[in-house]
Amino acid sequence: MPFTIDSARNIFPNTLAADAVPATIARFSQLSAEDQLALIWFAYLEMGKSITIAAPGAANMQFAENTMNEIKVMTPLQQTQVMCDLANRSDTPIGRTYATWSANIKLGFWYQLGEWMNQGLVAPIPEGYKLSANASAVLQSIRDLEPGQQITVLRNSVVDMGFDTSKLGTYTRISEPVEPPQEMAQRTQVTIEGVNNPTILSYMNNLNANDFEALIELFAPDGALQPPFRRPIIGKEAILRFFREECQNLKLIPEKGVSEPADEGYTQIKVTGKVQTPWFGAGVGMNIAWRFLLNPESKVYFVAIDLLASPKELLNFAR
Ligand code: 45D
Repeated sequence: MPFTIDSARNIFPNTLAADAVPATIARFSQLSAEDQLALIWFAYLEMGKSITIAAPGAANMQFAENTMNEIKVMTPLQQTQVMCDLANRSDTPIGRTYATWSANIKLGFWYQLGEWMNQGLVAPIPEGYKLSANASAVLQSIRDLEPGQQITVLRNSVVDMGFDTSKLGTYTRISEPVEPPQEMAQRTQVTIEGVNNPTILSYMNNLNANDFEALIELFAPDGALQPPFRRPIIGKEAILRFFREECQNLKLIPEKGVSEPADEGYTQIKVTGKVQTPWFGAGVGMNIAWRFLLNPESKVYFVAIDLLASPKELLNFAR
């Protein structure tokens, strides 16, 4: 075996990821719960002026509904306490329920709470709340990020809240239902300047069509997929679960790429382009690189998806 998952992670080492995102999250998580909530509120209000977030569908909201209704009838003080407990990752019944939810259900939950805060149905951030100096500095760093990085910071902060899943014991993961893949006749085909490898084109086209069954067959049995700022997900079963839980209705818009032989019949391919999330649609295009390593059978042994540091990185194919 010429490659291991660990060594594969280093293909195209000159790729510059948006390290400002994990750095900002690390600073954010040091703040008090009150500061965290107020900061997200202010960031969300400011972003809302230039980009609109799509309301989650009913299928997405049904799992959070009981918890939402529980919160709705609480006193304002209790509502504030629930939100602080989530930010503190406290061991509470709601914190435990929250921990079982997929990222999209967590986002839908906060989307609804934000709406209710706006309408005065849930305790707002107190009028005149003043952020600590540290929190103001973190808010300023978020302002300085590009939109694709801002929404990643928001998403990651939401995903990190609630009780620690590793302390939950066995539990059932709750995620939105998986819709059937797009009809063949409706599907669009990508083209990538510099890359015509059929595995890579099928990867993009199947993911765009939500055809996760076809997509997973492009992977080697011991293959791995590394999402932005995360550890690799290893093996077809785990990767398929990830696709079904977190990858519906993404839009991949690859633009350019390079392909070259690697050791012992492997092929390394780097593609750059944009990705849109259903939450923001065409309003936010994230600058993304895919770094693929295909095995001699042309199956995906490894792919890393990186959120790029800047648009300039879209043109960086140095190795
Ligand atoms: O605390 O090839 C309030 C993979 C205040 C798959 C609030 C991929 C209080 C393979 C405002 C109420 C997936 C890896 C909170 C490709 C408070 C592959 C609410 C990449 C929290 C390409 C805040 C996909 C709210 C990518 C409602 C890169 C915040 C996908 C909402 C990236 C934030 C998707 C939302 C991203 C953020 C989505 C909705 C970054 C969504 C971000």
